[in-house]
Amino acid sequence: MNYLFPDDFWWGSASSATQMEGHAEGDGKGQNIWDYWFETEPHRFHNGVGPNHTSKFYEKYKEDIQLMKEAGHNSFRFSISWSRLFPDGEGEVNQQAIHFYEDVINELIIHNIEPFINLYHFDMPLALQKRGGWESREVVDAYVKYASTCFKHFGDRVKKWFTHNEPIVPVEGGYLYGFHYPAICDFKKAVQVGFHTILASAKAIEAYHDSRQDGKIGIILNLTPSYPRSQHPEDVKAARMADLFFNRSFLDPSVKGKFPEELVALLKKENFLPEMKEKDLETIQQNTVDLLGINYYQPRRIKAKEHLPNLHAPFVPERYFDYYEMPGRKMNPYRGWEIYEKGIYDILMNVKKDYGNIECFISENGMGVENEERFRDETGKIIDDYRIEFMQAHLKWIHQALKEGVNVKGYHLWTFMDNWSWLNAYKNRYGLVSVHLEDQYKRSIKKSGQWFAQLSKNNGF
Ligand code: BGP
Repeated sequence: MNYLFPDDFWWGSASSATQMEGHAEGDGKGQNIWDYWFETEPHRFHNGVGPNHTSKFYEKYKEDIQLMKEAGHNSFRFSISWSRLFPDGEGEVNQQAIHFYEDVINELIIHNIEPFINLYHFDMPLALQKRGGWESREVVDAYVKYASTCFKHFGDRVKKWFTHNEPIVPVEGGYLYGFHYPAICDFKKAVQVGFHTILASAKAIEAYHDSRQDGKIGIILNLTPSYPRSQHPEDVKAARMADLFFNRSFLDPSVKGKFPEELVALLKKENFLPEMKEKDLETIQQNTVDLLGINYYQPRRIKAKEHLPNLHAPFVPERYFDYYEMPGRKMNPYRGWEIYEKGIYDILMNVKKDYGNIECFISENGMGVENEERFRDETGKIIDDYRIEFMQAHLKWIHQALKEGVNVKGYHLWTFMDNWSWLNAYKNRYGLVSVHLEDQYKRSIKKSGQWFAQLSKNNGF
């Protein structure tokens, strides 16, 4: 065994409600922005497949949890659908939703799989979006009530909580680059949405700590290292700006309780500072995370801008840097993203150096593959050696970080079973378990799922 991990290392995978539950309309669930967006603009979704067709975890969770056990899970992250729990985002709790999530939690625990619950994974209830979504202060209050309801009902059994998954993604998708609803480009609103998300996170952390439950609460961030094209000061500065916008904007307030000064100065200069109440910054400062989840897929390759930015175009962070395609970079041939395994080590070392070596884990890492059916063998199994190699190569770097003292506690793959992924729908498959869409959503474990079972059993490879 060359790469041995600690005995209590968390092995598992991550998922989200909208992406795997299905049953988007039944049992009292209200609509969220994805249900609504699909209903009104289905052409935006790959092959016209919407969130009403996700992997049917709602019906099949017992079978799925059994499979998780077979795939060596000792922990599993899922999210609660806010609009299932509160069909209107607030008000009456939907008791059927409480029963469903209780059953899932109990079933996981029976199988010795620790439930990790994330509260928000891109799925704003439609009723609240109509009132402005994260642009609105009222939504922050509604979110804290929703979070407190979850702590109250499930907190006796759930000891790992997360306030948000990748909170920057709804900011980018919804308010800058058009891949989440409401798909507008407005930097001022983007900043307000980002600020309210961070504030909501801090207030949920406060509510959790006030409830005196004995678990931990954190946030899950997609941390994407930004590498400059060269050591030329202009390239280095450009990469620093990308880091500031896309990593430190959420990482600093979540872990240090403070927004980066350079970012605040820039927002002030451009007249983009968000509206806030007097005590908000204090709330953020006093309620930092206990635990940090890190999602890592690919790095950012950055160079200095070659042309002066068009100051009349809508403001986007790319006013300060350009992307570039590094010659010779290794690509995932099946999904078009770069694969740079050492990136995971660089992030972890940075968290150790600049963020007090806070307890952390890899909460998502994974390899998307288009048309994965082509790798099914005659017995029906997907032979995904590429995914096994991908995990091994990343785990080697995590192991290195562990040896150098990083407080990293686990590795969760994205994702357990093939699932629906927003506008990409079922285009890219990521699971340890395949889902046969054409055959009643039948599940079958992939070669990587069997490998993962060995990995977790041996605590290494
Ligand atoms: C992450 C999200 C997931 C999932 C994944 C894969 O950023 O947290 O929700 O969608 O990306 O994305 P895609 O299917 O677009 O390749």
